[in-house]
Amino acid sequence: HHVTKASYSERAKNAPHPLASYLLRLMALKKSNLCLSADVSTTNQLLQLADAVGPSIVVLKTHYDLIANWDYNPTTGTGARLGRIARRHGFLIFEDRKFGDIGNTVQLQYTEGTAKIIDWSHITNVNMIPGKAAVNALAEAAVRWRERKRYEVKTDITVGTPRPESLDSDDDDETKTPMPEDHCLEAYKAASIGRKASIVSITTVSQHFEPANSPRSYEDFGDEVLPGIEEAPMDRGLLILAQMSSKGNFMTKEYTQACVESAREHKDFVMGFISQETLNTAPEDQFMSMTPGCQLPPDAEDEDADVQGDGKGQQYNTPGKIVGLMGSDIVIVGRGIIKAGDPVKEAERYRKKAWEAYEERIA
Ligand code: 5BU
Repeated sequence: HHVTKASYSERAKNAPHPLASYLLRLMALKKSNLCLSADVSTTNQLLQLADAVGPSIVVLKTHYDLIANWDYNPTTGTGARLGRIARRHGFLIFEDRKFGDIGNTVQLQYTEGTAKIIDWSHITNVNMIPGKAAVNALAEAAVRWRERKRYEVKTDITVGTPRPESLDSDDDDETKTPMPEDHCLEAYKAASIGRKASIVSITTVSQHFEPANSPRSYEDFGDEVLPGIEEAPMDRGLLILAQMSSKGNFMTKEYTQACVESAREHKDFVMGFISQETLNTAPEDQFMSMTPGCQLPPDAEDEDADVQGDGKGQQYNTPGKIVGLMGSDIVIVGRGIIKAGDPVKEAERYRKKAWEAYEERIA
């Protein structure tokens, strides 16, 4: 495999995926190739951790089903609040959902149901066991979602009942573009969630738009966005689960290679892999690799000592090995940071170590 010496900024210029390109720029700006695996158990713990560690990370990985009181409300719930913190600090949210079912089911799990993952998570991942159809289905869902987000629904809270007829108002303002029928229905549903809401206008916003359920204020943690942090593009990205960190996992070399081939068929949606090493082999491959199973020895004096597992099948490697030797781009760290006495300080220690490994690699 090709351990690249190209810098993150250089790679940002050529990345075929807008979100990968954004992420690579963010990495260069924040001097961070660290993803926090925020495996905590309540919404408050999650949001406080995200806000505290935000400056050190470029990705925050969630398992939303580990949060006992996940709030599903699309505007005031956990996902939306996390989104505000992410925007403020400049990091992407990655729901480690590991989809693994037939195409139709994964599509619904991604976009519907309780969590509506696609609405709050920039990145998610798929287990390729069911075959390529799952990737095709998720890609299709992402395209539809992107299309829908082009329409901004403005709602007017009035006294009275929803007025569906306002959808076909004869207001022929030039700036309004007719929406496809199913988008109208979606818009109407969104507007009428509040009992008394009715749609007053539907406007096409092509340049700078937000999802209808994305926060418009930063009531959680103040509203300043850090200098230099750009708005993330309104695109969704997928990581293919190509290699695992767990002992004795069943992912063979052939399996991993099949994952790479599937990724090459969806360069506009698949940003890269969850893997233990870079999987770029062909000269045109520009995928990113994110690697879980990362810890530093607890003793800062002996940072090159070996790290072991967790006694439950997890196997750890140091950031130096993962980024420097194996050529991965982002290290994913959970308990190494969250179980530390001072998680904020520990996140900085990991950020520095992983960044040094990157700098040595490209030198
Ligand atoms: P840890 O506390 O750093 O061991 O947490 C690792 C996280 O990464 C945890 O959320 C796992 O579910 C996740 N993970 C992993 O450890 N190994 C893998 O191969 C994959 C995900 Br895929």
